[in-house]
Amino acid sequence: MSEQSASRPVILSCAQATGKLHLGNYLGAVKNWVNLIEDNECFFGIVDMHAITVPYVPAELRQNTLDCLRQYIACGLDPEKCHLFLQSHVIGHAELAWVLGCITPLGKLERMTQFKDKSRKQEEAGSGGFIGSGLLYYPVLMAADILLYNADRVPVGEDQKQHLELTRDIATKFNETYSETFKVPEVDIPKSGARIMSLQNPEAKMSKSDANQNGTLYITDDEKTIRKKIGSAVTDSGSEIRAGEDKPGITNLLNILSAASGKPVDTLEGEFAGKSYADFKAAVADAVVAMLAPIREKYEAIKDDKAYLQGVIKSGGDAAQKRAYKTLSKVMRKAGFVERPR
Ligand code: AQP
Repeated sequence: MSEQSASRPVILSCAQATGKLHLGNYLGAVKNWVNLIEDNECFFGIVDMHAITVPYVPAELRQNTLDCLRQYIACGLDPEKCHLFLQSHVIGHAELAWVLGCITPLGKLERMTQFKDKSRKQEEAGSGGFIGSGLLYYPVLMAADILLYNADRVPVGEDQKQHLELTRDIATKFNETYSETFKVPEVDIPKSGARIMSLQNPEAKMSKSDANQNGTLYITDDEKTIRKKIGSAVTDSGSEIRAGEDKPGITNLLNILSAASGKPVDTLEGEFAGKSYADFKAAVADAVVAMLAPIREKYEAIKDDKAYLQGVIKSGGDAAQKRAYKTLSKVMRKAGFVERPR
């Protein structure tokens, strides 16, 4: 991408390379990122180092990482207009995480909802009591991902709110302990689509690692699969199409349709008054199919272009490294480390 004005606000956000991107990742995060690339200096990372905090297969990680890159581009993250990089290519994420970890209270990490959820899931999956300490440390690495770029804003889904609050606390603590260094980043959660739930269990968020894969709609799913997954989505008792705590399944589908169509939920409730669940589901499927069709088309067009994809991660990684070094050297000096002679 061309050299950008340094004065534009800096945006940073990332996704884990733990599997294909799903509708929640798209509506809660990536769709929002695309709207930011014209007017901001944007860094969008694929956080492969986060992906190893749970049991994984190295060959799959490599595939998922490159596939996530293809999906970023297919969603509209034009590498001419933003920096797409791999976390493991940039020196500084792990180094900064170490420094930040040393000022982060252990108790706060132990209280993180994601740590508790993922530890429980690992136990249930038969980890035999083993939980890697990387999982506990995950939010510190995430704080480093953000603060390394001195980002002004971080657009994420609602599930990341707690981690972002911790990032803000860590930035403030570092500034108070050493001296003003980090911007305390603003958290940017979209008005609609911020929390998309599983189609099979609308009490749980849609997730790449959901054991019931029918609950997760992937952005590269074909039309038939999308219609099948939405058609078999769990609904609620009664026949009314309205949002409410007693209607988690319908609420989720209304939120999906709202985010896909841009229409507020109450407008949709009016439009579907008196209609059947089947008609409503068909309309949700139509909207999702229409929204994802161009993404799948673009994905197919670029997926085998290795040279292009390599070029994107090379230039994105170079730009990310340049910005990361500036912060990292400042942090190392302030933390009291002796500068390496040149
Ligand atoms: N269900 C969701 N609804 C709205 N936004 C979501 N995000 C994730 N799930 C939803 C947002 O997507 C961005 C990238 O997420 P991620 O890949 O970093 O992490 P994740 O939260 O761990 O995603 P998964 O799908 O739940 O993965 P696994 O199963 O591996 O844990 C973030 O901005 C996130 O808020």
